[in-house]
Amino acid sequence: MSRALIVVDVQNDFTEGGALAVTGGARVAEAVTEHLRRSGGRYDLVVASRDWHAADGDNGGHFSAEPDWVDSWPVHCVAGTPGADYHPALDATLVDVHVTKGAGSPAYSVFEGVTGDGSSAAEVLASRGVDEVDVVGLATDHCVRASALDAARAGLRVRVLTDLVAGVGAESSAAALDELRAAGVETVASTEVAA
Ligand code: VGL
Repeated sequence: MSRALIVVDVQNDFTEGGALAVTGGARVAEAVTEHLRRSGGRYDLVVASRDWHAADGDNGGHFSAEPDWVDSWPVHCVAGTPGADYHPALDATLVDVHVTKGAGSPAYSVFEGVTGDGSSAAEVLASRGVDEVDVVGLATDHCVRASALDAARAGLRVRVLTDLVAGVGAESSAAALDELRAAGVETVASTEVAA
């Protein structure tokens, strides 16, 4: 039995100045690094995801010149570009497993992603005996929501650390947290779980 931290999409394009900037994104990057540095052995595994879209085409309707900001979005996180890099304030040396998702099609959940050797996130967690996950990152109302819901569906104990997430919209983020709580996900401040 072990515990993992899942860091969702803390990437330049989802932070201030990026193509799909989430207000508070850069602060989340800093705060996640601080959380990891003071977590002293709390996590047996740290998994981080990156949205990693194809440069060609619209990635299954995910990119649009006239985005609705719900199902279609401005071009963002194109694989290998600076916008797809982790935000510099996220200390990626603290990440054990890197997952990419969204190559050619929309993929909001970490559980739709793969590691460099082609394993799924679910396989990695299972192989490490993970039964509890804390979820942090961007964006509360989209990829954090989808990742935490999938983790709960997978039978894991899931907590979203509410001061280590930021969302695209205030209302949709509040609704996402309500939906997560209804699905059995705990929503707590990182200070409540610190070692
Ligand atoms: C995300 C919108 C579009 C996210 C990804 O990481 O939450 N949001 N693509």
